[in-house]
Order: sequence, then C-alpha cells, then structure tokens
Amino acid sequence: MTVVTYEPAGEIGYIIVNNPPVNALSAAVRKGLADAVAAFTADAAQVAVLYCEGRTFIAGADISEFGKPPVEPFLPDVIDAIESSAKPIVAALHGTVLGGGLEVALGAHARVAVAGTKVGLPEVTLGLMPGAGGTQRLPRAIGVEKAAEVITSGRQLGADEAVAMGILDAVADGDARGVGTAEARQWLTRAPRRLSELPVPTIDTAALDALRAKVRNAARGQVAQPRALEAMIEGLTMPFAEGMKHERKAFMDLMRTPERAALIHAFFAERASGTVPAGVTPRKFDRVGIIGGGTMGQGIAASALNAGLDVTLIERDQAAADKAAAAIGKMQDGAVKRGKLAQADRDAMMTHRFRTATDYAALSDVDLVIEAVFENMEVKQDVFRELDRVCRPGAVLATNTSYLDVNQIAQATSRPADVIGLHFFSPANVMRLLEIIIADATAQDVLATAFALAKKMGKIAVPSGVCEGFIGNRILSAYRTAADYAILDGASPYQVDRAVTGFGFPMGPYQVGDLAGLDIGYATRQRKAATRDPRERVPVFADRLAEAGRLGRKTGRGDYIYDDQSPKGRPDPELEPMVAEVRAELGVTPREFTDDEIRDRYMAAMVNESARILDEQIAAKPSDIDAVLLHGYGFPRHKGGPMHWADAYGLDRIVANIREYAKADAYAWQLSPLLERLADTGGKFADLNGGKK
Ligand code: T1G
Repeated sequence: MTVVTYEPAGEIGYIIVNNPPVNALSAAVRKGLADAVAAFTADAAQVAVLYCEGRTFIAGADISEFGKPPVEPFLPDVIDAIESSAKPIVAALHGTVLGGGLEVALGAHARVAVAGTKVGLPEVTLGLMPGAGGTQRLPRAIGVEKAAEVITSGRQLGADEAVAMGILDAVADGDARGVGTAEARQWLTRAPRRLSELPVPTIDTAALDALRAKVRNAARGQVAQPRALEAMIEGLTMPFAEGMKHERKAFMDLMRTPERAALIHAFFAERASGTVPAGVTPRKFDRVGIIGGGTMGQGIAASALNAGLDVTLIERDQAAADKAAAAIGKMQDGAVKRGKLAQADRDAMMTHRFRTATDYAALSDVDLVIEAVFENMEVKQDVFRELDRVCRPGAVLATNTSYLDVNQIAQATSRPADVIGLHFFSPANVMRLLEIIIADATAQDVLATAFALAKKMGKIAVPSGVCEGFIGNRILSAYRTAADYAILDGASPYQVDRAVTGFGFPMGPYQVGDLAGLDIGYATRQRKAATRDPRERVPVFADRLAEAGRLGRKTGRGDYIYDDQSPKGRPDPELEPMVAEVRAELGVTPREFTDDEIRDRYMAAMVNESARILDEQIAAKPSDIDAVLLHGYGFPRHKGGPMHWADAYGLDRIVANIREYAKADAYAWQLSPLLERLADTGGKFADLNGGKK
C-alpha cells in the first residue's frame, strides 16, 4: 500500500500520508515523505500542503521499530528535506500530533490545525527525548523555558494553547486538507520561513536552574527527562547543524537504556491486554444498572456517565440513593472545574442519563448491570437472584467483587452464561485498570461485551480467571506477606517502606495499608484463620494494631501517626517496641536486613506468585500481569512491570534467592514450577507474551 502520495493540483500540491492506524513514521513513510518532497520540488506547484488521512496527523515515530537497527532515510534528514524546500510547505494537522509528527510539522514552513487537535512531544514518557529536531527547533519557536517544559513534561497541548505559545500558526474549523489549502493560498507569494534560521533565544539561567530542580524531582529515578533538558541546552550553544548532531547522539544514548525498553514494553502491554474475542459481537450495553451507591458504585456510575452511557443506580432506600446521586453530581462538578467537562454536558448527563431508584423493577430494560454491594457472598447471591428475576433476557450481569468466587455468584442465577466479573479499582472514575473475571460459564459474547464496555470507558481491561484475588490482589497479598515476614524477622515497617519507595513505588506497603485501612487485612486473616495451614506464619503485629483500633489514616494511627503536624504520617515510636514484643512471644531472634534484601524478597514474592498465576492460566500472558501492576498497584512504569523487570534482573537470580529463603521457611517460599522451568532453560517471561509487539 502506498503510504505517502504526492498529488499535483495546479499552484498547490498535496503531500498525503496514509499509514493506519496513526500514520506512524515507519521506514516506508519516511521514504515516502522524502520522495513526495522531491516530487513537489519538480512540480509546477508553488506551495504544498502536508496532511494525513485517517484519524490523526502523524502520531510519532513507529515505536514498533525501536530496538531494531535503524533504517534510512532517518527522520532528521527527511525533516531537513522538508525545511530546505525552496517552496513553502504547509503542515495541516488534526488528531494527536505527537513526537516525530510534531517534529515533521516544525520542519514545515507553516503549521495550521483543525479545531480539537492536540500536539506534544511525549518522548520522555517512553524513556526517550525528541530525536528529530524537537529540542532545537521548538526553543527557537517558543523560547527555551516553554520548550523545556513541553519536552520534559511530555504533555499534550490543545491547539489553542499551542497557537498562543507559538507552536502553531492558526486553528480553524474544517478538515485538514481544507484548512491547509486556505493557509497555502497565503503562501503563494511568500518565501519559506524556517525555524532553524531563527536566532537562539536567550536563556534565563535562574529560570533554567529552577526547571532543572523541578525536572530532577519529578523524574524520580528516570533518566530521560534530565538528559533531554541538558541535551537541549547544550545543543542551543552550537550552530543548528551541530545542535542537531548533539541531539541525535543523546537520543541514541537513551534508545539503549533499560528504562526505554521498559517504557516501550509498558506502552504495548497495556494495549495488548484487552482485545475482544475475534469474530464475537458484543451485546448492547447503552443502558447500565448499578447496584450500590457506595464509593465503588459512585465511581463506576461516573465512569459510565463519562463514557456516554445511561445509568440507573439502585440503593436500598431513598436517602441512600439521594446521597449517592449528590456524590456523583459532585464528582462531575469537579470535572467541570478541571475543564474536563462542559457545565451544559454535566447538567444534561445528570438530568437525562442518570437516575436512582430503590426498586429493582427499574432495571427491567437495562442492558447490563454492575453489582457493587458489600463484599459478602450471601449478600451478592441475593442481589443476583433478584437481578435474575427482574432483568430482561440477554442482560449482562456483572459483579464488581474484588476477590469472591464469581462462579458461586453465577450459580445463584438461572443464567450463569450472562454473569461476569468487572473488578474496578477505586476511585473507579479515575483508575484505568479493569480486571475482567471470566467465570466457567461466561458466554463469549458476554466477554466481548465486557471488553467493549472497558474500551468505551477508556479502561485498560485485563482478563482474569477465577481465584481469590484474581491477578492484582492475589499478587499484592503475596508481596505484602513477604514484607510482613521481614518485619517478624527483624526489619521495621519504616525500613520496608523506604526500601520499596526507593525501588520506585510511590508508597510502601505499610503506607498503603494505613491508607486502605488495616481492618481490611485483619478481616481477611480472621476469615482465613479456620482453614489456615499451621505452617503459615501470621503477622501478629498487624492483628495487634487492628485490635487496638489503630486502623491507619481513618483513625489517625496505624503503622504511622497522622495528625495536623504530619498529615502524611510519621513513624510511631510505640510501634517497634510492640513488634519486638511479638517477636519475643514467637521466639524470633531479630536480625538486620539491608534495603536490597528487603527489595529482593518483595520482588521475589511478586514474581513467584505471578508465575503461579500464569501456570494456573488465571492470567493469559506475562504482559497482562505487567499491565495490572503498572495501572493498579503503582509499579514504577520505567521498570516495565514485574515480569519485564524479572527478565531484566535475571530469573536465575530470583530462583536462587527463593531457594535461599526457603531454607528458613519452606512453606512461604514454594518455588513456582514455571519460574523454575524458565530459569533452568534460560527462558524469559517475554517468551510467553505470544509474540505481541
Ligand atoms: N508507533 C507504532 N504504533 C503506534 C504508535 C506509534 N507511535 N502509536 C499508536 N500505535 C498503535 C497502538 O499500538 C495501537 O495498535 C494503535 O496504534 C492505536 O493506538 C522521533 C522518537 C496516538 C494518542 O508516543 O499516544 O516520535 O493495538 O490504542 O487510544 O522524536 O496511540 O491497534 O495494534 O493508543 O486512540 C512518540 C504514542 C513516539 C504516541 C492514539 N509518539 N501513541 O491513542 O489509540 S517517539 C507517541 C499514543 C518519537 C521522535 C520520537 C496513542 C495515540 P493496535 P491506541 P488511541
């Protein structure tokens, strides 16, 4: 397929890119652009319009080419050919013009956009930096400080902001070809205007130092942001051509970093997880019923409303229904304040697409119901028996349970094929992760409906089989237990949190526990006590805290103390003596831990449980587990997720660690046969991703 064509049309010629799905700058597109510029040069046309077919102007370099040997023509050379043209080339933009796409536009002599277009240089989010002139042309167009902010944040800018900044010349209504043609007519008698020929703007060193500090703080262990900033500044001290070479060298250095490999892995992992089963048509899901107006029900309702769906929320009485409605309205008011939602749209949504009821009969014609009531099997089974009675045939019946057996819930109905699990993460209108729990009887078109709902909601959908905790919470339980055992053996919760945040997590397990509430873990341990294997060690200190009413932030004390003096929590001097007392009761002689050992144990537990989940086919592939940990549990994105990290760290090292730990506690450290097999054969988790990009 021809991905770039040149269309002569009298005094204005058209360079048209058509490389679905996002006009990425593959080798063929780069070659096609170079050929099209040559054809324009030879043509009688006075001005050319460069635009794209499909949903967006060029959205960047072709990420699937990264890590492979680079193929000519290289992008900087193609952009140089565009900018060097003796006749003006107008870039007409639409969609999301990102990375190399914006760099191509910066090489053109004018840049106009269709209303609604977004632009950006997101390379740092991939562990890279602009590598085709972005760090040298953008500062010449908008000044150093603004260019530095755009490049190191990697954020997307709306067209109006981009015009105000000087990145774009104009925004207009219409389609790209039309908007570009109108602009081209203004250039019929003008000479090309080249950004590379503009003088280097002065650099305010004070502002720059402030930005350097901000970038260092924000980057938190990442290398791309600081490197991009320094490469830009250094390049600007050189003539343009030298600056370009300097940029390219820095770009290629970053291309070789493990952070870049991890971030590209994460990019594809989150896109490879939730695909609709081939050839299966999803059922309708325009009208959604939600059972339960608590925190989860409210968040799910807001997410469904934001996706354009019609929502009926059921609560047990009018007061509870009104409270839920008020809370959802407030969430949408927040979206209006943040500029994410127009007031009129907010009012229309809450008036026409949202309602509450206290009688299940209100659900008689909905297409899909999401139950979000108390996490108790009997309560949920009662709800599903009622749904089975009132919902129309073919309605999808979903539970938001975070760990209960979806098969048992399905068996409470006469239509188990219509039952599925949709495990949202709180707050459900913010967190993108959605675990789709496939029960034994779940029909394929019900599964397809769940994936289609997730896509409409902008969720990252990951399929999971039925087990306690599904994928994320089951793995969380494993690495949380490893942390608790380190405490029993001598470490402090504060050291564990420091070691884990030092690895890159935003919070450690004890900070997370205090936030979620220590009563949750306590209730789980109580629930399991009767069937617990006697070899399993119990974090008695955690029970002591809960039994003392120290439940974390919500009671002002948990593992940390929370008060006006330290709203984010400070260590509690009473904690370590209490833990020491527990160790004495258990006859444990405490020992020192290094942060590295804590991290190794934490990660070994995470990887080992992940391998078990893969072996039991609860998760479909390792990159799905990465997507879950990245989007639901704060795993540092520049490490790619536990599976990608484990491959880089070395499966043989992890297996050796587990075998060492098992000498002291064989029950806790039972090595996954899959992990052992991979390590023994030099395999990697990546080998199990089914060839996905
Ligand atoms: N390269 C290859 N494939 C890409 C791609 C890219 N840049 N962007 C998207 N895709 C694929 C994606 O994998 C998916 O494939 C499909 O397109 C739809 O994507 C030189 C070096 C553009 C905002 O970082 O942010 O330029 O799963 O599901 O939600 O300095 O894709 O269908 O097979 O995300 O509508 C800079 C990355 C690269 C943009 C669209 N560019 N992409 O979002 O669709 S580095 C980026 C996005 C660079 C230069 C440097 C989003 C999107 P499949 P999607 P979407």
